[in-house]
Amino acid sequence: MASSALSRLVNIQRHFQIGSRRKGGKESEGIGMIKLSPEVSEALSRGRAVVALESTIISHGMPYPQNLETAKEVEAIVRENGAVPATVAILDGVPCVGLSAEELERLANLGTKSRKTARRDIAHVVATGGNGATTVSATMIFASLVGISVFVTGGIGGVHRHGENTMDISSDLTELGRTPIAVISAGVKSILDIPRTLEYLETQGVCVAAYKTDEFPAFFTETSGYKAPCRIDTSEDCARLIDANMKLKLGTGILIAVPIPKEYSASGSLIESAIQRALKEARDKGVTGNAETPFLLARVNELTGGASLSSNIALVKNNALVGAKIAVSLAQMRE
Ligand code: PSU
Ligand code: MN
Repeated sequence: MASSALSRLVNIQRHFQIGSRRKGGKESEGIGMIKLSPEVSEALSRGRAVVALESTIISHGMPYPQNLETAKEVEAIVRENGAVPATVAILDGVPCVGLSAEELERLANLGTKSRKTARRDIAHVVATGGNGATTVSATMIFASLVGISVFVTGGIGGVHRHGENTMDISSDLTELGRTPIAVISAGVKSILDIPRTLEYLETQGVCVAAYKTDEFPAFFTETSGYKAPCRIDTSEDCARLIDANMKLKLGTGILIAVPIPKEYSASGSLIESAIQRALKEARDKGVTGNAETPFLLARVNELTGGASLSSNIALVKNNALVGAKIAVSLAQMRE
């Protein structure tokens, strides 16, 4: 890399305060580098409920045009339940919190041509003026920087199976250990190592709560066979948890795991056998690293004749409903 490009990259890392907890900074640094949509900006300044949404699920998690339809429907659900949606992505090198209809469409069309952007990728995408679809880790960073406390997604990354050898552990887990925002998800997929993921989250000091259940859910299924460290039964109690975490300045994230709605959970065992087959194919083809999750999602969808995609869409919408209610409770609590 040319030295001027390298120094720009280093500057961007510094401006984002990545790796440090420095407060303040000039307009052109840190928060000043983030573009807020007018709607999100106004909602935040008035203390209204805001729900952050990630964009890798749009670009790499679902095919076009279902990705665009789902993204729009999820935003609509958030609005119907009294909160403002804030989809996060990097467009032409600019981190955006809150996308216009055109921007959302552009991202959905770009699909896997956009860069799957986790924490480690942010500086490079910004420095090169690229288009980045943010994963859970990168979305947490931008949402938290602008003061959003609730973030809805489908599923988070975790410790991959055989992660004890490959060390493939999603940066979503370390981000949860260092960035104070509540992530609402349907748990983690059984393509991952669920018990090791829970162990890792404990090490990172992350509060993990299952919503209206004792068990940690496994994305396509309501149950995983593993107990969640704590259980919460109402959106008000979730808001209290987030409030306590913020007031105490623990600095860590919260994972609220919401099981997939019952009517979609039924196809779980069918999906599970497709997952086993897709995992074997990924191993045979040598698909690893950050390409593994998108490969498995697409292949499982093919093998189940679209059942996994319908379940995926249903659980994301359900998470949006729960997340919006939590954000509204939290905003009321802070009035
Ligand atoms: N799980 C899903 N759908 C997704 C992802 C995970 O069911 O789209 C995405 C999320 O953006 C998550 C990322 O943050 O994959 C994790 O990727 P990795 O395992 O490479 O860290
Ligand atoms: Mn990985």
